[in-house]
Amino acid sequence: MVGAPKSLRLQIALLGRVNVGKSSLLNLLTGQDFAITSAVAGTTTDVVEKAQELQPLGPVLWLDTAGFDDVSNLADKRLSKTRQTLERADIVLLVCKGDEIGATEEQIISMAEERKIPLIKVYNQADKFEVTATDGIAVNATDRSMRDRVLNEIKAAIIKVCPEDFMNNPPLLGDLAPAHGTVMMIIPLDYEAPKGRLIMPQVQAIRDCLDHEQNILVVKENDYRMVLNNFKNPPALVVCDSQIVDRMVAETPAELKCTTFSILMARFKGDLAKMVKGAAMIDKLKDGDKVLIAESCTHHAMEDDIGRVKIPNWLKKKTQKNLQIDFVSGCDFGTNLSDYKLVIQCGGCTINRREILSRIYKCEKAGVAITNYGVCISELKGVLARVLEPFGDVYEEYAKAKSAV
Ligand SMILES: Nc1nc2c(ncn2[C@@H]2O[C@H](COP(=O)(O)OP(=O)(O)OP(=O)(O)O)[C@@H](O)[C@H]2O)c(=O)[nH]1
Ligand code: SF4
Ligand SMILES: [Mg+2]
Repeated sequence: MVGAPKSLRLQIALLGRVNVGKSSLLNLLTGQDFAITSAVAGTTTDVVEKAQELQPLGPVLWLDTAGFDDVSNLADKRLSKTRQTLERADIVLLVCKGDEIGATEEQIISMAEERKIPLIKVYNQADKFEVTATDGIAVNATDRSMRDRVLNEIKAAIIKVCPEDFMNNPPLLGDLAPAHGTVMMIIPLDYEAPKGRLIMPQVQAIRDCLDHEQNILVVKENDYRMVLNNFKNPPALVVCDSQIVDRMVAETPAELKCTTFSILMARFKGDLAKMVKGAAMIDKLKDGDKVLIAESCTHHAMEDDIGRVKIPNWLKKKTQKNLQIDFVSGCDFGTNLSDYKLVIQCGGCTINRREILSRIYKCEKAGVAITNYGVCISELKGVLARVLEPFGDVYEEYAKAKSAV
């Protein structure tokens, strides 16, 4: 679908006619007055580069360009500059005056298409011109109060079309223990465990440790304490299945770092900080609030299914509120997301990172908090702060979100 990446940074070009607000948009997205803007057409005369860490995507390079239009004397020169920019761009933001698509815009669209570069339409100056088209993002680039909304919508659009090579997953656990250190894993083999094998997060965690020269010690929950006591050098990290997280925390000395497979996966495959912020919302739920439990596949639910039975029961017990809990399974959330106060997303073993991030942005857009099974279970069992300790900045965010509740 898309061409190969041109560098380690995702390069995003802002293209469009002169004076439509490309530089103003760059300033809005970066939250800085970096690019010069003015009412005079042709203010930006060459490509202006601005690097930014755009979480959860990682490093990006914005390319603000000299606008071109097909009537100016400089049209040829500008066209060739635009071509050069397109040689390096991984994604194009086509900045338009309202939703006006004229000859210049058509030209940019076809140039991007020829090069198989994904293009996102940004309908700027939405405060001045009515935007009726729905295939782009309506923006007023001079209104800083819109920054969060615009940034989220643009990030969501980028995530949808971003070349696979840039959808880099954060580390699974390789960064949480030193090379040659030991990671201890507690894997209960209850009736839910598949016969004769381990589940993917466990296998992936073992492989990631080996990739990072870490040693692994795997135990079942009943022997955990005994093995720990017999250990000469304590493990650098203990990881367990979410279902026994309260037991692990009770049996783990305070100075040892511990977490769960689900939390490792929430970081690896999504955005742990956002899921944790969502979990902090549980304390705010009131009688009559609606909660949506979203399963990404139509698996055969067991008698005490984690999503269908256990989480709803724990949620009601913890909040002591009369909640309305709905379920959705498959590819979509449905259309009435904003009716909910909280979405609890499943582990998403059948979907990829791009899809989980898209779900997070859909929720943000609808003003709904989102968390996932693993993070939510630790919160409901009262041990989320403890199992977030290995993730310094996320831990801080959680503490902040909880104190604000
Ligand atoms: N009302 C309104 N004014 C805008 C908006 N975006 C930009 N402007 C104004 O439009 C003028 C042009 O904005 P720039 O950001 O310099 O536009 P540009 O596309 O970078 O222009 P060139 O570099 O000359 O091609 C400035 O006076 C901005 O303040 C908007 O969304 N609404
Ligand atoms: S965690 Fe996996 S099996 Fe369970 S509902 Fe989600 S996608 Fe399906
Ligand atoms: Mg400019």
